[in-house]
Amino acid sequence: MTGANKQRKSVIIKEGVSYFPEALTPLTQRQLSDKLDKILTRAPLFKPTMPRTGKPFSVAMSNCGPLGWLSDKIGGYRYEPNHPNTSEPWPPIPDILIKQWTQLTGCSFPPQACLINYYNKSARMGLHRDDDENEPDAPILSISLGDSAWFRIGGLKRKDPTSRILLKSGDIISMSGPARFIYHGIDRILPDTSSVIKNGGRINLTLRRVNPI
Ligand code: MD3
Ligand code: FE
Repeated sequence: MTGANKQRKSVIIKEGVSYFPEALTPLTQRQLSDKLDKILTRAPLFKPTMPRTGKPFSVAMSNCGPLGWLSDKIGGYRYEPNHPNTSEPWPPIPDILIKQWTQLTGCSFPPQACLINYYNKSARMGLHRDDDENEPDAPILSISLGDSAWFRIGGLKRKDPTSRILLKSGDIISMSGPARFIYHGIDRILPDTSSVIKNGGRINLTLRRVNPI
């Protein structure tokens, strides 16, 4: 089969949430990992801190694209066009990612932000909703690289029942419609389950639109 007509496996996890296991081939995963090394040289990982308390996240972050998500004690959660430490614009979003966005979401507008989350073996992300964007009708696309992770997914209310999915390197999840506001988080990383990231750990890339279409 040629690359022009690949059929992709997808699983609907719930209305508006699709899971694409092994969406990226091992070769594409390595190419993306190399590209991220270069991006993170220009836009180094930083530790965001919680609004008001200033407590650091266990996840280290950076961004690519016109806008990047960040958080600090004073300013809180927000999108900015520049890196908080270098003040440089974020590097562009790699073509590999734009292609996945277009193919899997069908959205005709390009993503405006690509958050790069780096998890070491003890990092986690508590149950939360993504609520800092001003375009509720745009999809969100999440790409996992490196070590596997237990992803927790709930409903629109914090107390709704949750379930978990093991996200592996090369897996992609898309969210659209009301589902973009469901609660989700990362329970834990399974250390040393992949060699795609050079020094180990897990990278999640989240592509989003931030401003109204
Ligand atoms: C389900 N990141 O950065 S990505 C985040 O793996 C975030 O780093 C996690 O949650 C990670 O905000 C999960 C998968 C994901 C992203 C956004 C969602 C799942 C989602 C929005 C709505 C529902
Ligand atoms: Fe999130």
